[in-house]
Amino acid sequence: MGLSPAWGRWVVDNLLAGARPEVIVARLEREGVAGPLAASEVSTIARSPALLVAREARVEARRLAMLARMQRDLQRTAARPHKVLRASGLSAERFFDEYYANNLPVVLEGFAREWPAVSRWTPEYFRDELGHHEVEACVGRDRDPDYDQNFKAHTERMTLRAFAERVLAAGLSNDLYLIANNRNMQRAPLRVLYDDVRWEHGLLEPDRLDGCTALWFGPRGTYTPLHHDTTNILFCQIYGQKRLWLAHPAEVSLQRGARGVYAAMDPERPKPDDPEPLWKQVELEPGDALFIPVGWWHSVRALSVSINIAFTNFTRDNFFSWFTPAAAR
Ligand SMILES: O=C(O)CCC(=O)C(=O)O
Repeated sequence: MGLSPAWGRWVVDNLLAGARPEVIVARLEREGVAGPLAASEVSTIARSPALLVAREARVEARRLAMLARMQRDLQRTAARPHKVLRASGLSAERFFDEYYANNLPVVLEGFAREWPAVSRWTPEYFRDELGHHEVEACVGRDRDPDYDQNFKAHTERMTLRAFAERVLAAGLSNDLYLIANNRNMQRAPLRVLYDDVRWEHGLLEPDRLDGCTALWFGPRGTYTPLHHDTTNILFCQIYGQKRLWLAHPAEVSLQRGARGVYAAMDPERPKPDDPEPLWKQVELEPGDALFIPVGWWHSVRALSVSINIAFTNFTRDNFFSWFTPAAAR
């Protein structure tokens, strides 16, 4: 009989860490493994092609971890590391060169202030003027801890009037929310909302809207758990206020226990053993647009009834091949 899987793994770990085979054999003997068996097992593992592959993968992982650590440490040298940068009146060229190309979040203050959307879109406007249209919305989220991942199970069709009335009556609630995954902007009736958006800033491509825009509408208290997206996003606050927590993609401690793009921790309620990345916090007012760069972790809390429109149709490349751990198995 050979070594148990647990001891086999222990041998691999130690060989990769650089321990000498004879030291490993000696320890196995002390643990009760017969000398000849320990020697032959360690020698087989040490000469196996699998160990060579593991050694190369480990070197590569360490190089990448080193780069991530460097990025992390650099973040902490900023004068105000917990603040998201703010800018107003930025040209498209400066936005793309200084923020987009550098994967840096920024609040574009007053970016949408002059859009008709900001003076027009309210829960009452949605109820009274667009209320006859059908939408998909998430409801019953409170009974499911994974409400965001499981959005399909909570999706219901109703009129926008019915949904807006529920929002207005809800007070503080995370139970109902019209989210990006409900894909309401892909439905013909709500496309009238595009008439209330302005495009001349040059950041976004007005001819490429399908699948590239999202409407968010919900009561005070909605919460989107910590996750990252696989594209860059321009997140525009049209009505109400929201607070976001953001962390740099190089905060690799957040990958521990992550499921897909969702992190295992909640920045609003950290537990003692949770990672401690460098958090940036930002609050958005109507007319502000937050650039959420690809890969940045973020969670989002509505501080009031809130309406947002978000865009991914930038006039620069916004496609990234994404590693999905589940698919790699
Ligand atoms: O507003 C929200 O609740 C979530 C927005 C968000 O996470 C996103 O657009 O990626």
